[in-house]
Amino acid sequence: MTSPDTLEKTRHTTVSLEKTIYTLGQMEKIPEPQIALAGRSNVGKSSLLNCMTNRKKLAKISSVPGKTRSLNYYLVQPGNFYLVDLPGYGYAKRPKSERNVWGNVMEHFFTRNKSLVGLILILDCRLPPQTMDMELVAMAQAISVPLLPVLTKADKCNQRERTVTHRAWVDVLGPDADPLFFSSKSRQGRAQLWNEIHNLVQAVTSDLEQAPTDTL
Ligand SMILES: Nc1nc2c(ncn2[C@@H]2O[C@H](COP(=O)(O)OP(=O)(O)O)[C@@H](O)[C@H]2O)c(=O)[nH]1
Ligand SMILES: [Mg+2]
Repeated sequence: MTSPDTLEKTRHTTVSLEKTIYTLGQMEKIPEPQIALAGRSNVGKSSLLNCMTNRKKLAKISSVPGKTRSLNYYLVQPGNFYLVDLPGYGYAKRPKSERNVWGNVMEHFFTRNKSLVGLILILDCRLPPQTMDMELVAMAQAISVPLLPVLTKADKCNQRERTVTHRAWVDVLGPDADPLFFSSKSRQGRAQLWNEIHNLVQAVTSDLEQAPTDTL
C-alpha cells in the first residue's frame, strides 16, 4: 500500500538532469545519496524513468538498442538525492574497446561510491534471469548495496508468466525479495516504486543524522 505521505511527496517531486558522465576522468565524488538504475539494453529503463517522473522525454526511449553510453544523474527534489541512469548492458554489438571503457566507469561507480544507497535492477517480466542480470546481482551483493528488483513490461505478461518469473527471481535473490511488477504503459507499480525509493533514501539519511559526528 502506498501511504498518503508518499503520494503527497511524489505529487510535488521534480526531477532534473544535472550531470552526464562519459569517462572515468569525469567521475567525481558526489555526497548526496544515489540510487542507480540498471538493466539490459532495451529492457524498458528509459520508459520507466519517464513514467516515474511523468515526463515523456526526460530519458530518451531508443529504437536502437545499446545507444546510451553515459551515466545520467537526475536530481530528485524534495529529497535531495540522485537517480543515476546507468548505461544498458548486454549489447554485444559495441566495439570491445568501448566496452572496456564502460566496464571501468561502471566498476569505479560501484566500488568507489560511498553515496550509493540502492540499485534498482530492471528486469524483463517475460524472461528468466539472464547471465548479465545475475552478474550485476552478485556485484551489488558483494558491495552490500540493497537491491530493488523491478519486473517491467508487466502489461505484456499474463498471470502465469508473472508467477513463473517472480518465483525464478525469488530463487536467485532469496525468500525476502519481492520483485515489483511494473509497467510504463499502464503505470502499474509506479507509486510503490517511489515509496521504496524514498524508504531507502530515508533509511540512510536518518542513519547519518543519528551517527556521532566524529564517525562521519
Ligand atoms: N508494452 C510495454 N512496452 C515497453 C515498456 N517499457 C518499455 N517498453 C518498450 O520497450 C522498448 C525499449 O524501451 P526503452 O525504455 O528505450 O528501453 P531501455 O533501452 O532499457 O532504455 C521501447 O519500444 C518501449 O516502448 C512497458 O512497460 N510495456
Ligand atoms: Mg534507454
